[in-house]
Amino acid sequence: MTTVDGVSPPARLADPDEGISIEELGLAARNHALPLEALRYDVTPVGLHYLLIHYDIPDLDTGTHLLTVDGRVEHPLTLDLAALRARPRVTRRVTLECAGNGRALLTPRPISQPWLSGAVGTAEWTGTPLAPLLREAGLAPDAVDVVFTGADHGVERGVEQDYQRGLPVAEALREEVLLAYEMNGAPLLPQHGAPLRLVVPGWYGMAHVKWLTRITVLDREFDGYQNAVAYRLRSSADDPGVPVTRIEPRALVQPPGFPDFMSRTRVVRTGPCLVEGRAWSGHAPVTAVEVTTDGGVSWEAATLDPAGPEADGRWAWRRWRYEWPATPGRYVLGVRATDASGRTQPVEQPWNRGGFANNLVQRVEVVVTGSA
Ligand SMILES: Nc1nc2c(c(=O)[nH]1)N[C@H]1C(S)=C(S)[C@@H](COP(=O)(O)O)O[C@H]1N2
Ligand SMILES: [Mo]
Repeated sequence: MTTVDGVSPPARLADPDEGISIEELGLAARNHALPLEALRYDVTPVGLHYLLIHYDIPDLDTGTHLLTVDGRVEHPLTLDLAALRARPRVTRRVTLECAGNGRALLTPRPISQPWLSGAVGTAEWTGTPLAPLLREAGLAPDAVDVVFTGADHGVERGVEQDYQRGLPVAEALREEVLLAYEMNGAPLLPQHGAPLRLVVPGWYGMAHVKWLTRITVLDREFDGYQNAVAYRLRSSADDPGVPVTRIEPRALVQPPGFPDFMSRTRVVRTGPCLVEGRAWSGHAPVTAVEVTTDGGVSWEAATLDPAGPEADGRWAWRRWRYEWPATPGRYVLGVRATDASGRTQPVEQPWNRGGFANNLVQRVEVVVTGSA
């Protein structure tokens, strides 16, 4: 493990009155969110999809890029993009959400990429399934984890590293997992992992390794930084915690009416108001969505649109709608998704040291004006 001294500030929580720093602003400007009005699209236009890039976007050439499969396999493989494109081709609609979504709304606030609630997007990912490739390489019977290495390189908390994530073999062998080279029908853009990335439907974003160069099968659990240190749910700095894995259920409101420039408070006119948005979960299909217009005191059932065809429906968000008879006043709108595993969204913040998996119910401030 190579360490670099003097560049990484220690992990910490913001003081009670501490604002967002220049460093956090820098991260937020590089890594943009989905503008919430873009919840209107079933498939997020590529430029509106959120972005999260730990280091720099690497400079890769699609024509010469190679993917190596090695480690605990019988036949190590090296493939170029033409060889990957010649393999079976599959398109899946998948909702991706950053594990840090909602972090900046926590109290105390973990200092890192300061997401509000828009670190989510849905794309049609096209590529070739990973499992047949692993089987052709011949997984050793003692295989435990599969490590995916990206071409990007940086320092985190003093540890110099390539971006790497390990996935348990059983997850890597799920038929839905893709080596993707297209997003929404066009070659991947540089910021989304061109020319090749991993897509692990149902898992938080950190598992979907971009700029993929190497797949290495290990006979033990991967103990690299992004698995052993970074993406863990810890209650305190010395708690070893548990790994961040699948996406917790969440629904978001596509904010109704029109916004105030600075506060983003919504202005809605008196009368019937269609409140709509999206709901998703990486654990199990969403089964119910409820809306509140009084900040969580009372809840009403929303109508869920039918899920799409199986290949599309399971891993992508679903639209929901609710008819709200808006009368003059101030309101706090929110929405809560429940999935078939029984998981639902909390009304108290689910706090952990890294600010991960915060699926606290959203708060959308609305002023309904008297004039029609
Ligand atoms: N190589 C590499 N892969 C990566 C990352 C990264 O920084 N480097 N960020 C991860 C994180 S934390 C997220 S949330 C998703 C974001 O994917 P997107 O930018 O295409 O939305 O990519 C993941 N894959
Ligand atoms: Mo992320």
